[in-house]
Parts: sequence; C-alpha cells; structure tokens
Amino acid sequence: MKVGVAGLGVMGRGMARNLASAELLAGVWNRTRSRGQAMADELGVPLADDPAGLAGLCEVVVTCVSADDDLLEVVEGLRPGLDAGKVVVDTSTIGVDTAETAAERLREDGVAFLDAPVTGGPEGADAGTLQVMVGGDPDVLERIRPAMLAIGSEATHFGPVGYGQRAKAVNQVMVAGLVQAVSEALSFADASGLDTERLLPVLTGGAAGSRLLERRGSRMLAGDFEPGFRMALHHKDLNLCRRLLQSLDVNLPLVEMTIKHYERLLDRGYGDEDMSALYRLKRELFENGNRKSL
Ligand code: NA7
Repeated sequence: MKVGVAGLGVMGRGMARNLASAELLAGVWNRTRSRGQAMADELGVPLADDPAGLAGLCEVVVTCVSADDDLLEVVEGLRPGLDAGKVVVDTSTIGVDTAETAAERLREDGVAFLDAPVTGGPEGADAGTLQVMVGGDPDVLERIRPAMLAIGSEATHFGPVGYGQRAKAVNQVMVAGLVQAVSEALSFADASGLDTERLLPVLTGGAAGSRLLERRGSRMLAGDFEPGFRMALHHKDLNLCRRLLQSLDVNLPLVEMTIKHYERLLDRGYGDEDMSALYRLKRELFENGNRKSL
C-alpha cells in the first residue's frame, strides 16, 4: 500500500515518520514548501509540488491540516490526482458537517473518505501510539488498517462519516476538564507555599493522576507553555463541541467556561502557546484575590 501525507505540522510529521518506518510512505506535501522539503529529505521520499501531485503518487492520502476550510481546500486540490478506488483519510479535528461535505465531494469521483481524528498529542504522533477514531465505510477501514496501525496503536470504527469526529468531540470535552483541573489545582498548590516538586509525584501516583498532569504538570509550574497542543486548536475544537451540543439543545458548563477562559488568553496573544497556558489565568486569580471570577 502506498500512502502519502498532506500537512506536515506537529502531528503530521510524526505520522509521516511512522508511515516511513512501516515502509508505507510514498510521498509528502506541505503548503509551506520548506517544511515539506525538510521531511522529504529526512525520510527519502518525493515532495509533491501540489496536493494533486501527491494523490498521483499513492493509493491512500492521509491529511492532517488545521481546520474545516483548510481540509476542504486540500480535498479540492487532491481531486485532480485521485482515481476511483483511492482513499482519503482525514486525521484533522473538524466539524461533522465538513467531514460529510468532503465525503460527498470525493464520492462523486469514486473516492472513499474516512474521518479519522486522533488523540494522544504530539508525543503519541511521534511514538506511533495515537488512538484513531474512525467514521466511514468499515470495509475501507479494514483495507487501509495497516496504515492506521503505523500511526496509532488502535483504530476504532464508530459509524458512518462524522462519527470519528463525534468521538473526538467527547475526548476534547474531557481534555478541557483535565486542563481546568490540573491548572487550577497546581496554582492553588503553588500559592499555598507547598513544595510542588514533592507534591507532583504524589498527585501523579494517586487518585488525581493523569497523563496530562504527568506530561504538563511540572512545565506548567515552571511557566513553560511551549506547544504541545496549541490553545487556539483546543479552542477551535471546543467550538466544534459546542455546535454538536447545540444540535442536542444543551450547553455544557465545562465547554462554555473553557471557551471563555481561552478567549481571554487568545485576546492577549497566547493562542500559539500550549493549552496548559490556562495556568496563567489561574495564577492571576491568586495574585488578584478575586473571589468572583470564573
Ligand atoms: P499545526 O502544527 O498547526 O500544523 C497544521 C498543518 O496544516 C501545517 O502543515 C499547515 O501547513 C497545514 N495547513 C493549514 N492550513 C492549510 C491550508 N489551508 N492548506 C494546506 N495546508 C494547510 O497543527 P497540528 O499538526 O498540531 O494539528 C493538525 C490537526 O490535528 C488539527 O486539526 C488539530 O486540531 C489536530 P503550513 O506548514 O502552515 O503551510
């Protein structure tokens, strides 16, 4: 199976490396050419001039771009190079409606589309241990499963196109809760004068332990908010969750509160920092002694 990757950002680069290790990678493409060239040189595969060129090199195209409009733009770019029977697998986090639109457009060309957002972050992308949440034709997933198992530990089918994104939305609500809990509790710990170096392994080893605490706790306390997972992307994801929730006529407090908090930080120019920069707001609560602020 020949696989191409379009979109070599933080997540796409890890996927491309793992597909290359599995000897499945036939080529790459990236909008900013210098980034694409660096990966092509590192992995010894061709760099396509445009998405259609990449589609011509492979049977399966894995896309990993920022947001909804970006995916639709890349899909249109791929179409001239896609023949019937080829597969586009989108690992970006986008809206259910956008995934359906992409699938419809590709269906006109006899091309299958799977929505396959991932969880596990840049560390999971680098290690090839992502969890892949898939919507679309289950037979197509079985056909391309070796490619999914090169980028992840597991690829789980949830239903028709859009159901991968629904599963991802649930994941992103849970991540909001974790980042809220960890940033708030650690700012409390710091303000209480506790030795946080002693405290962190205790928290990690007990009932409050989580991967987020393990990976981000000490960096949060040190004020190191290098991404990671950019806050602007999690903000985008929570707005997608909000849209799905509105179709159920529900506002979830965690989603609403986290969007509000992120917006305060985005307005101050912190959108390109890791989502753990939420800690900035929590620290300010203690500095300002504000009992009302949520
Ligand atoms: P990054 O590191 O911000 O990378 C985004 C990638 O998407 C990067 O390669 C971009 O190319 C590419 N991109 C963005 N917009 C476009 C358009 N319009 N056309 C083509 N390529 C585009 O994000 P992550 O890798 O962390 O995340 C990717 C997705 O996974 C996202 O949905 C997350 O929520 C989950 P560039 O190099 O800027 O030219």
